[in-house]
Amino acid sequence: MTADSSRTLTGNHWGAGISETRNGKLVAVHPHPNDPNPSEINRNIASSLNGRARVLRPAIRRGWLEGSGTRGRDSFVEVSWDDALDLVAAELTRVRGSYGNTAIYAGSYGWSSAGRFHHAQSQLKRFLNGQGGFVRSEGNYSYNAALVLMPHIVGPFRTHVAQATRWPVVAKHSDLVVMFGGMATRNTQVSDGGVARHRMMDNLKACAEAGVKFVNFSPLRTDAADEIGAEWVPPKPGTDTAVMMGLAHTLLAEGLQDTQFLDRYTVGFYKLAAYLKGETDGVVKSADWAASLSGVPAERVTSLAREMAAGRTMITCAAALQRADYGEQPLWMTVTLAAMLGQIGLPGGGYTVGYGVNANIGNIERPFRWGTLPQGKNPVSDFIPVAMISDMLLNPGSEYQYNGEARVFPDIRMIWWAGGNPFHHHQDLRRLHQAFQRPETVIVNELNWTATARHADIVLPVAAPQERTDFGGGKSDNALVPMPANAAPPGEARIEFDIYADLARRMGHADQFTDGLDRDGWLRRIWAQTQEAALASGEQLPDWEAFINGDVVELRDPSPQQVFMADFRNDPDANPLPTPSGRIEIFSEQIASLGLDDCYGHPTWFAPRDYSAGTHPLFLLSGQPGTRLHSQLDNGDYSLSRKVQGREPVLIHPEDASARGIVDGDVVELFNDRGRCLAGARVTPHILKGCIFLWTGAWYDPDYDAPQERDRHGNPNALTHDLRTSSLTQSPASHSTTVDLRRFEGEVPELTVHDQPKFEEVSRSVIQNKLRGKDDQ
Ligand SMILES: Nc1nc2c(c(=O)[nH]1)N[C@H]1C(S)=C(S)[C@@H](COP(=O)(O)OP(=O)(O)OC[C@H]3O[C@@H](n4cnc5c(=O)[nH]c(N)nc54)[C@H](O)[C@@H]3O)O[C@H]1N2
Ligand SMILES: Nc1nc2c(c(=O)[nH]1)N[C@H]1C(S)=C(S)[C@@H](COP(=O)(O)OP(=O)(O)OC[C@H]3O[C@@H](n4cnc5c(=O)[nH]c(N)nc54)[C@H](O)[C@@H]3O)O[C@H]1N2
Ligand SMILES: [Mo]
Repeated sequence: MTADSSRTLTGNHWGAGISETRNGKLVAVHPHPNDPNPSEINRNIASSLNGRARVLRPAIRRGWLEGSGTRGRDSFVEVSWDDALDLVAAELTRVRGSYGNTAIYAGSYGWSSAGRFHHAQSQLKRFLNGQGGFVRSEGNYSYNAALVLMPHIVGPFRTHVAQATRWPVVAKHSDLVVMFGGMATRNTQVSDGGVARHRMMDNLKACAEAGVKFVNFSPLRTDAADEIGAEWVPPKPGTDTAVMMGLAHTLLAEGLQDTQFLDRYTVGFYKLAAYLKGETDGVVKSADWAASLSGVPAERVTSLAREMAAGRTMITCAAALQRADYGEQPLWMTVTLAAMLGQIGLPGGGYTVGYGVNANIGNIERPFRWGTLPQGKNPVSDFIPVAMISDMLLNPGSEYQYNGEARVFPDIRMIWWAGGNPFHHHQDLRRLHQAFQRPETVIVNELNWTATARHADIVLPVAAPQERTDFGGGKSDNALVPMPANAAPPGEARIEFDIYADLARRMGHADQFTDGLDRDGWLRRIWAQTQEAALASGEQLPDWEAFINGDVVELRDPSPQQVFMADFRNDPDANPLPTPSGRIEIFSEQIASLGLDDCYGHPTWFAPRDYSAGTHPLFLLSGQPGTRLHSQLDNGDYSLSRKVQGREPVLIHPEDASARGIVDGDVVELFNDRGRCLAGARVTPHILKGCIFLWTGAWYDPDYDAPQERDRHGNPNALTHDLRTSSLTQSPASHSTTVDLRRFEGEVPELTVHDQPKFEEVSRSVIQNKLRGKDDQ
C-alpha cells in the first residue's frame, strides 16, 4: 500500500468487507479475513460506484416541465439542488393541498442498502410522516404468501423463521432433508442488513459428513450444492403441491401417518384426507396422479414417502415456490406433510420454510434489537399489498380483496421511491410503464440511472453506503459492522438525511425531521440505543469512537441449539400456537369462511394459469442472481463478467436449444403475449427440459421502437404476468410464466441503461413557471 492509499471496514447485505481507497477514490472491496466464505458480490462495488450510470446532478424530466411526453422515454434537464428541492417542496404542497396525503404513495419497496441510520425507506418515511403521511405498502416480494397465510395455519412467519432449527442440530439429528425448491447456496451470500460470517457452506458440509441424505426437488440441479451430493428430482415448475400430495396420499394409504400427532397437535386432517382419497372431487391424489402432473416418477414418490416416515426427516420449502400461482398451497402442504410425519418440534425433524433464503436463517440470530432511526407515526392508515402497485395506479377507487377484507384502491397523484427498483422487481413491466403514466408527479432518489430513475419526473442523486458513515447490523445476524465513509459522493450526489433536512427546513418542519441533531448526532444516538439494548442482555459494547474505528463486533447466538416448535410439542396446552384453534390448522375455518375461489379451507391442487392456457411451451424461472443482489451493482465488474454478449445469461436445456438451432453463447429472444427480451444462451443439462432460467435484476432497457418494446438486456419481468398468487394474500407470482424463445437474428443492439440518459437544456422560465404551478405550453 502506498501512503495515499487506505483500508477501512465496510458493510453490505452480502457481508463485511475491507474497502481500499486510493487518492480519495474507492478502488476495491476485499474480503473480511474472518469470513470463511466471503461473497464475490464485493467485486462489483468499486466498478459500479465509479461507473458511467451514476446520477451526478439533480435532474428533471423535460416532458414533465413542458406538460408533455412519456415517463421512461423522455430526456432530462439537469438543475441545481435549489431548483430541485424547490420543485419537490412545491409539488408536495400542491398535491397535499389539492388531494390530501392519501394521494401520495411512498410504499417504496426495495432492499436499499445496509446501515442502521441511512436506510433509504426509513429516512423517506420519517420525512413524509412529518408532512402528513402517505399511503404505504404491506408485505414484500420475497415471501408474501407466507406472511399472510402462515398466521392462519401455524403462526407469524417472521417469528417462525427466527426460530428455525439450527443447522448443527440438523447435522446431528436428521437422516433425510427433502428440499422443495432446493437450497441454492448462491442465495445464502445475502442477508438483509448484513452477515458477518458466511457459515452456510460449512454447515451443509457438516451435514454431508454426518451422513445426512438430501433430495433436491428443483428444476435446476445447481439449487443443491455439489458438496451435499443431493439426489436430483426435477418436478415441472408449479407442481410441488401435487408431489407433496402424492407423498401424503402414500403415507395415508400405507398407514404411515402419525395419528397421535395429528390428533393432539392439528385440526381438520380428516377433511384433507377425504380430499386426498378423492372423496370430495373424484380425483385420488395418488403417486401416479402426482407423477402425471409433475413428471416425477410415481415409484420415487412412493419410495420416498416410506423413507421419510422411516427416519428423522426435515422438509424444506424455498420461498420461490410461493412466489408463483397459488403459492399458498405448497406452503400449506409442507406444513401438512410434516404434521403427518409427526416430527414437528423434534430435533432435525418437521419443516422449515426459509432455509437457504438468506445467509443466516437456521445459522444464527441476533441476541437483541439494534438501534434504529425512528420513522414517526403515519397519519394515513391506507396501504396496499405491495405487489398491487400497477393494479392501484390503473384502477383508483376500485375494490379488491385482501386477507378477508374488502378494500378500495386510493387515487394516487404522487409517487416517491427511495431504495428500490420497481422497474426491475415488479412483474409485467410494460403494464407498470403504463401505470406509471398515471400520477402527476414521480420522485425517485437513486444512485444510478436505472429504468426506475428514468420513469421519474424529479431524480435526486444520492450517496452510496461507502460514501457515508453508518453501522450495519443484520436483522438475523449476530454482528455489528462499522461502516466509516470510504470516499466522497460523486458529482453533486448528496446524503439523503441532508436532502430531507433541507426540504424539511423549506417546508417549515426542520426540527421535526432532524430533532435538532446532525448526522453525527443521530449516529451517536442510535449507537447509544444499541449499547443500552446490549447491556440489558448482558453485553458491553465499545463506545462509538472505538467502534467506528475498529473491527466487526460479534455477539453470541441466543439459542444455538434452537429446535423449531419444541415448546409447542412439549406442551401444546401451555404453549398453544397463535392460530384460532391454538393448533396447526390443516383445515382453516377462517379461510374457508371467506369463500374464495382461489384458496379453500385446506391445501388444494390448482394448475398454474399460464401453463393451463398452453400458449407457450417453456416455463420461465427467474430466481435470484449469484453475481449481485437483485439489480444492485448490475454494472459492476463481477456481474458483467458473467453476461453473454452483454446480455443476462438464460439457462437452456440442450434439447430445447438444439430444437431451436441455438448454441451456447448465442443472443436469443424470449417472447410471449406480454413482452419480449433479449438474453444470452447458456446451454446446460442442469436445467429440466422444458424450463429456461433467466436471473432477475438485469437493468431493464426497453427499446420503445422495437416490437413489444423489447428489452435489450434480459429482465424476466418483461415477460412475467402481473396476477396475484390468490385473493387471500395478493402476492406476486413471478415464477408461473410461460414463454418461447428463438435465436436473435438481427444486429445485437447496444445497451443504453448502463449509461447516462439524454440531457437537454430548457430556458430558466420553464422551471420558474413550474415552480409557480403553471405549465409552459
Ligand atoms: N421475475 C422475478 N421478479 C422478482 C423476483 C423473482 O424471483 N422473479 N424476486 C423478487 C424479490 S424476492 C425481491 S426482494 C425484489 C427485489 O427488488 P428491489 O429490492 O427493488 O431490488 P434492488 O436491486 O435491491 O433495488 C434496490 C435499489 O435501491 C438503490 N439503492 C441502494 N442503496 C440506496 C440508498 O441508500 N438510497 C437510495 N435512494 N437508493 C438506494 C439501488 O441502486 C437499487 O436500484 O425483486 C422481486 N422481483
Ligand atoms: N446472491 C443473491 N442472493 C440472494 C438474493 C439476490 O438477489 N442475490 N436475493 C435474496 C432475496 S430478496 C430473497 S427473497 C431470496 C430468495 O430465495 P428463494 O426464493 O428461495 O430463491 P429463488 O432464487 O427465487 O428460487 C430458488 C430456486 O427455486 C427453484 N424453483 C422455482 N420455481 C420452482 C418450482 O415451482 N418448484 C420447484 N421445486 N423449484 C422451483 C428455482 O430453480 C430457483 O433456483 O434470496 C436472497 N438471496
Ligand atoms: Mo426478496
